Amino acid sequence: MNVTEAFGIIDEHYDRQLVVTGTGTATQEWHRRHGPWDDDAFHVHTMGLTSSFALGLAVAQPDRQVWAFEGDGGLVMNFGTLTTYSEYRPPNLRYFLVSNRRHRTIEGPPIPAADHLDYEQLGRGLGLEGQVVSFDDTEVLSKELPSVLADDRFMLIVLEVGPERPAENPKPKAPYEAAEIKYRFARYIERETGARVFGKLGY
Ligand SMILES: Cc1ncc(C[n+]2csc(CCOP(=O)(O)OP(=O)(O)O)c2C)c(N)n1
Ligand SMILES: [Mg+2]
Repeated sequence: MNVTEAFGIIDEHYDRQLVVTGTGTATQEWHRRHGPWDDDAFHVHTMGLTSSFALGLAVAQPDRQVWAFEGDGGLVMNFGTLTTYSEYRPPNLRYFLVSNRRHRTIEGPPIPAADHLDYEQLGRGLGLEGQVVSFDDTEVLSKELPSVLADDRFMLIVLEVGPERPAENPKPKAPYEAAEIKYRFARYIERETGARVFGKLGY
């Protein structure tokens, strides 16, 4: 299964979930499909922070399902996030891990422990038995994703996509700076949910 196939399958189930994408392949794959950089997804530039941002969003918006997509290089920069997930396990959060075992975007080196990481086993060690699921096959992902999305528990979904660069991978460039992405997404949340993100002055 390559990353483009995996995102294609997930995208079939997109129905206005709140989306957070981490820098790297995850962002490229999402925004290539949903561009030109819509307001309804937040892009986190800083590796490692997507999981934390998504957790806060899921806790603040318990009636909305939140989808987070992050690269494995990002996850290992903030590995403690897994213990926080185990503690809070928001049932409306689906955290998709793009596991290519390397820093693909920068043609970089393998991530630490690239040859050893077993996320399902790690999930058991975190008390998340059955809540960390791993897919490396498109047919199995297509078949099982609906029940993973419909589960009433927090789910961490590992996409084992292999190290190859996808054949079709144009890099969409954000037409805004990070600050504008923040304002656009937060105002989208305000419109969509009625929640107040900003203060009385509107920023
Ligand atoms: C804290 C931080 N350090 C460095 C970067 C620069 N950078 C952007 S993408 C990337 C590699 C990301 O690797 P991974 O999360 O595994 O995603 P992949 O490219 O493999 O999809 C790096 C180092 C960054 N955005 N944030
Ligand atoms: Mg990676």
